[in-house]
Amino acid sequence: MSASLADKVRKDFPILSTGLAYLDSGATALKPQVVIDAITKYYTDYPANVHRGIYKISDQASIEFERVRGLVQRFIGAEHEEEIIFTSGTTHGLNLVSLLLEQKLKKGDEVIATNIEHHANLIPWQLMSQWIGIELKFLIVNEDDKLTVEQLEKLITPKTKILSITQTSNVSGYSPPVKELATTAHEHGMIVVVDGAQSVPHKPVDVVDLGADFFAFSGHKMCGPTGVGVLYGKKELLEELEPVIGGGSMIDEVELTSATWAPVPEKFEPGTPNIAGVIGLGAAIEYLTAIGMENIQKHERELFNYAIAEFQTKLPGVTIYGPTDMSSRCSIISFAAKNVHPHDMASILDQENVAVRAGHHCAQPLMKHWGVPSTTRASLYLYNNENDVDMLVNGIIKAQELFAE
Ligand code: 7TS
Repeated sequence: MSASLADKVRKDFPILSTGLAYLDSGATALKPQVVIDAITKYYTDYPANVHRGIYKISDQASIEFERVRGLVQRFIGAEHEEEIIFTSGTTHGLNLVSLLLEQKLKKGDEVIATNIEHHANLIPWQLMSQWIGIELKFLIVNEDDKLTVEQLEKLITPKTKILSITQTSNVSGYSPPVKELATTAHEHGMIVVVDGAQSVPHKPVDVVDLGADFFAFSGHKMCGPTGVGVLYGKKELLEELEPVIGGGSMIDEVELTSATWAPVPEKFEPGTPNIAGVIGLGAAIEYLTAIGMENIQKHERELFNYAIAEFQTKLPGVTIYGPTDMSSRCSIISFAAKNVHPHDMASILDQENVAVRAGHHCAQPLMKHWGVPSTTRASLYLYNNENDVDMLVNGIIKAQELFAE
């Protein structure tokens, strides 16, 4: 088992020296020192705005900022740098997509999402439905909590225009067959939007191979800072679409009552961006790339398998939610222990220095499908090791003993 990967990287994350078993990377990842340093360096050495100055530190800020666009492009396999739009995170990216795609929708058109989506990939479409009368349809997980191409084929009609789907569930760690679903959607002339918040941090992603027309993710779940994210969009689509948020930096010529737009991606990046955030994201990408996304994926797979085996042998009173086919999921375990409320479980684990999340995980429709108000969730990342899993399992046993009837 490549415990050695975690052992090698743990020293890079200052907070791990406290002995904390951090199992909440699904909410946000820890930040390595190199990311913290890159942000501090920007604010200390060249804290200027981008794309305007003709003095040295502004030039440096612009160069560092734009360099990250290239890093992101290569990291997710995009064909062009202009396809990378900086956002404040996945939520911003998915809202921006729905606002942009309003231009391609009319009353009665259909958008297909799924019942495993984070609210960030649900509410924007609900709003669009209220505003312009589109119809929302849903792929509902089957008896093994999975989604299939057959389900999608049954839902598509000539009015179906968009498929919007997560690449990995933040509740169960399940990855639906997005590539196959995208192929089917494209055969019907649909646009495919993918929520990559929980996939990009954990495995190699190639947006072209995946078949995503739009792809959104957050910096903070991949060792980068909060408040920065990326929306990838296919160049032809971005060039065709009109901007929906206006201001400085996104224009070419402005008259009092009209304006022309800057080329993509500036057209979609009005105002002063999160410069420190983008530079920190660049440092995070360089950090993850140096370790290797394949290595991170392999480490998480091994640790996940270890955790599942430990749950199955040592925690008989504990239910794990999501697909029983563990090969279709990774890194995230949502669970409930008999007689222990998920929030009590999280509090007791906290006393044991184990950080997990309890709640509905911003995925209430999936909770309702399972008939539970909440779960406790442990989520793994590159810096977690078997000791973290052992602390979790021992903490769960302690909670079960406390609440035993
Ligand atoms: N999509 C998925 C699949 C997510 O897991 C999250 C955040 C988002 C979208 C929104 O990302 P944001 O960066 O804009 O907030 N998920 C979680 C979580 O599981 N616990 O806290 C945040």
